[in-house]
Amino acid sequence: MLRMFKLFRPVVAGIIILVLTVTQLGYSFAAENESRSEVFINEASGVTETLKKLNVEEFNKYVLDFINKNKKAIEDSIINEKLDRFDISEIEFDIGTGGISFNFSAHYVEKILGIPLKITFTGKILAKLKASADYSQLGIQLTGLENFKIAKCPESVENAIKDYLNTVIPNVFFWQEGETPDGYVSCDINNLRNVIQGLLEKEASKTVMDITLPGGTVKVLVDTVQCDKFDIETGDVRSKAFISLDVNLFSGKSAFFKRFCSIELEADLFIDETDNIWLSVKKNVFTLKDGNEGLHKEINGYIEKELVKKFGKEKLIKLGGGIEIKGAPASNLSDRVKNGFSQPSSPCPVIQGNEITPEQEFVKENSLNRPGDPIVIKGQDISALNGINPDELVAFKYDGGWKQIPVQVDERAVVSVAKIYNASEKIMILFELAGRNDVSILTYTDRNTFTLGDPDKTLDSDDEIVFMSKDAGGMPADFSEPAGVTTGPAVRVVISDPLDKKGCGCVYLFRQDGTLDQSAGKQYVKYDFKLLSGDYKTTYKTGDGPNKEDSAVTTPYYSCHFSDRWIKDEIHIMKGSSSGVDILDRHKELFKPGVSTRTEDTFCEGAATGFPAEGCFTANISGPVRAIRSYMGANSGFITQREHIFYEDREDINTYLRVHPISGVVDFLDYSPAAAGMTYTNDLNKSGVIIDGKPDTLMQGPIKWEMAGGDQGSLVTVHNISSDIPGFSYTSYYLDNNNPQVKTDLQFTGDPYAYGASGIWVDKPIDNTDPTNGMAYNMILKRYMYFENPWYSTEGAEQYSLQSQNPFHITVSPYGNNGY
Ligand SMILES: [Ca+2]
Ligand SMILES: [Ca+2]
Ligand SMILES: [Ca+2]
Ligand SMILES: [Ca+2]
Repeated sequence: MLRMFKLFRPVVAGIIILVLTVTQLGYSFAAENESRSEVFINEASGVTETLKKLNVEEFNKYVLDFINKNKKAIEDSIINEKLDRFDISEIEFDIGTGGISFNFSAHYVEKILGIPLKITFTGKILAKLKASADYSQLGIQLTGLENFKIAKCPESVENAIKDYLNTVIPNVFFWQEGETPDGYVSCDINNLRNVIQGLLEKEASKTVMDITLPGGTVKVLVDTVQCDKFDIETGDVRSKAFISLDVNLFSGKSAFFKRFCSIELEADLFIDETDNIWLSVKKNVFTLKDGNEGLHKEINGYIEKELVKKFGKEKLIKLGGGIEIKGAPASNLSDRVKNGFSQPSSPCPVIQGNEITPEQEFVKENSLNRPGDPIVIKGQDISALNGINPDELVAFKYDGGWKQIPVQVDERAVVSVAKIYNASEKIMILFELAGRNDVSILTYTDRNTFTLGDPDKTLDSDDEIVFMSKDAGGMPADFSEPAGVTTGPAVRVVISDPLDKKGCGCVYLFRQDGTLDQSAGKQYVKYDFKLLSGDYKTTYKTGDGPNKEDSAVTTPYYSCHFSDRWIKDEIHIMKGSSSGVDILDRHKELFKPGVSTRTEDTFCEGAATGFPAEGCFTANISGPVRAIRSYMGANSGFITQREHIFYEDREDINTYLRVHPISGVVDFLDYSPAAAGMTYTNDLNKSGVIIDGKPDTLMQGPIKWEMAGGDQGSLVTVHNISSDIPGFSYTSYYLDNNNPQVKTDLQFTGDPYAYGASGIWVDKPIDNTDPTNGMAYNMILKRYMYFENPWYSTEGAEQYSLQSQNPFHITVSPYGNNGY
């Protein structure tokens, strides 16, 4: 039997996985002088040097060696007593399929009538590269015959040769160690990927990471691993592991998020000198899914931070074995955070009982002289009327007879900010895990937002009742009741002006019998909240702005416009002979002049990295007496809240700062070019400067009021800024420049000009004011904006400032026939 072998020459070798996994093969790579000390995927430990990156050339060489060593096995499989030469001339190996083919030429010797007859024939034999199931052995299986060509010979001989080959070929299956293993797999590239995946899975299934985060612990469990890519040319692996989080919060809650997140891994495969596999991770991205991106960044940030702490930056993650990472314990939270926090109470101090000053013993008529000011009292101030349907409350004045006046009940409740954001339970658990706490605020309720209606549907203690001081009257000389009210308890409200001892008035509150309309047919303010996307609850993007609006507030004396939550971009004054032009470019917000990182635009355009929300509305109310526009979310200050309360000729803006430490705040109105010609004054600069786009010099300081007045009308702003931050102070801001050049004058939003841009500036760092984030200070910016006649006097502005510091005194007593 002649044995002839030609060189097996794999075109592309790719038995990478065999080498990856199998120490039994005894194969070692030549050193590549690259030493890595990464964590490895294999169980074998202590091997941290002379790691070699896998590549095709190395494996070509390996496959070549393997096949050469096994020539004889192939030869022995084919040759028999008649087939005395079998010459393999060419071999091809396709790594894509694991297919091998080789051409052969052979001699067949047959005796015909005693005469030896030599017959030559050629052909191609197809084969497959195989591996044992545990990849400890390589094998080759012959699978078929092609291109059979034979020299001229009797048909019976040709058939005999063909029959022989077709019989023997499928049974040629030889293995590196001789014995056929119990199981074997094909060595095609898809299989190699499967094998890589198998390795990852095997190791990943053992992976449990216990990580302590600020609000609790998470056990990170690997569910499945998929190998997205295995590049045999480069040894690059891209894999994704799907992970569950087993969460145990320090507060006692627990949750299990099945396949809630993933680790995407980009890695190189390495092998060491004893054939252990190493996974050198180049990129490791931990991603939480199915929820709020910003919050996930925060959690991801914590986990990555812990991983970096454990392994060092740019180092590798061990997929096998436990990772024990201990974080800091939960921070101690202030009582305020634990117990929630509330906003300040209504502006009018209320006295219960008949404590009437001598001047007010009998009020003949309304002598109050603050027509634009509302009277705001709380349900608790008129407890006799608590429990009625809010719509049943009606107000009357006595002015020679009973006259109904408009009254409005704005129901309030303590509501969690998570609820107002409509945050899912999952989000809130992650939020807590990040060491943050939901808090509750006392807010106006609105069933058209996620704040929803007041859980107490009756007139209850924290609901607000509002009517206008101009609608007050006097007292009746004898007990009487207006038509349309029930005979039940009623309340008399006496209003007096601490700045004007003779100024007083009376309003009577009754429960109506169903025949009256609380508005008394009046509507002092019209607020049209118009969200361009449609219905608030179904279309508002609380996680990712902008949320464009075309919302407007209109009264007989002024109107204003909003194009997004924080973007107020029009003010028209119609009072008296005011021209009614739009004097506002923007109501603007900055950290400090010349710093563009935060503006009213960014407040509307998305959450800051690491925070769970973009923004939301708490309430939009348009009632007969006033309108309320209340919203939250200013980048990372996601529960920073602004309330606009619109009265007939006054707008109050309350801004509750709730944010991590920041460098400062500038809150100001930048007027439009149409404001040119107005005069700007404030309590420190009463002689004023002209708003004309040309720079002015003003004294800076903690202004109490400011005013822009001219033919366009007058806008008086009274500031009331409060904070419990030790040493808190603020100053003023002013810029009139229609060609801003220096950095601190640059305009980032609105038009390119600064026209009389003016407001208040907290010009020093502000410590944490976010109660969701531990110990927090208060900071509340209040503006009372009065829309006035053209060229309103500084004395008038000064008076508004005084009035805001001296709210009405309210005395409430039961009204009945036995002592009113
Ligand atoms: Ca309530
Ligand atoms: Ca209520
Ligand atoms: Ca000027
Ligand atoms: Ca401007």
